[in-house]
Amino acid sequence: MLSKFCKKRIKNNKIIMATNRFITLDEVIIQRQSAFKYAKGELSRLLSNIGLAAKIVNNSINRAGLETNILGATDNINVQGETQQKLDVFAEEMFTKALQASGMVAGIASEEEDDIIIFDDELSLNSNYVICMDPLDGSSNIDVNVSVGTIFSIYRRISKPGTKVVKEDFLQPGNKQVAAGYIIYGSSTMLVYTTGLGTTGFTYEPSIGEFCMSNELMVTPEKGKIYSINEGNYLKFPEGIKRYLKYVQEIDKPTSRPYTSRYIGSLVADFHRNLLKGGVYIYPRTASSPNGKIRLLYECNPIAFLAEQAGGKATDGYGHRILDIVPTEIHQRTPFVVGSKEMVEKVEEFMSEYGD
Ligand code: P6P
Repeated sequence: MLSKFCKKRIKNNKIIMATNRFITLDEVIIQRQSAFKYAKGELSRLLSNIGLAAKIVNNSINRAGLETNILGATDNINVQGETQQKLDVFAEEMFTKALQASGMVAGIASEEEDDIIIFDDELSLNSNYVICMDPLDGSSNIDVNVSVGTIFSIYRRISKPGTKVVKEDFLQPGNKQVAAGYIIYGSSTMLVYTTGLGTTGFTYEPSIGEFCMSNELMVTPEKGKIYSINEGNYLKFPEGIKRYLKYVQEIDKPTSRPYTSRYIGSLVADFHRNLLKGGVYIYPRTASSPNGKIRLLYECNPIAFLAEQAGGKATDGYGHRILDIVPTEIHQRTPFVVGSKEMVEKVEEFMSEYGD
């Protein structure tokens, strides 16, 4: 559901889809900070530091094949029960350092850490923001050169500045996010973010070492042809999802459908493609993952915020808006259906008729 701000800019044809010069991430953040309802400059600094960490991680990912010490797995199993890749650890270190150096962040909830990371230096203790992040989503794809991503979600802290952050600072519903975004390390590296004034995309320009605006206002098609789901789990899917798959795969004429399946096992890459082309990403609950697999705080909420700001939709498949779910645990999972509005609603129709 596009915000009034976006509709006005599109109507007044204020969208600069291509510019004759590079407009950098820092310039856009500063230009727009006047519309940001909190203290000027805080978010700018925070987002700029995220951009800096993204450049460092991007550099390592692009050369991973040449640096055997950064490819492959570590001996650790993270809180998710997944084997940590070396680049998972590296990415988390880079983003944690950059966020602490910003002096704007009091703590982090990371996919890679059991507990929250608390910053106790003077500047961070007195700051106003907390971050939920997946430092490197889809990292099992790195060794085979498939796109991966970093996902981040920014909240104002609830606890008093000057004190250490507590878990409750991170257990806020997604509708309280002040900003969210992802970096996709793909054929080109992009940073896509929102502060509630639309979803904007920046492409990394190596010749100047900057993220430059490439999509001022990203609007996702109301419907598309792409559905993204791991059909290897078919036998474990809810009946409603099985019926939806039958619907999109119907081949008898004239009702055959124009759909195509695209799934690469990297949420950021699957979501980014669907955002641009129109499509739906589905990770339902299954017999082995009764709450679904995708994590609410640092995967679903930021992606849902970006989707809605681009005119899309994000629910759990059972009619609950992702951004309204009140978290109870840091690593809480939820069934996840996100993308083009009409396609999400079609999945919901089958789930409501056929259920689990
Ligand atoms: P499966 C990566 O681990 C991730 O969290 C998402 O990026 C991706 O969409 C999903 O899990 C892949 O899960 O079970 O299909 O391999």
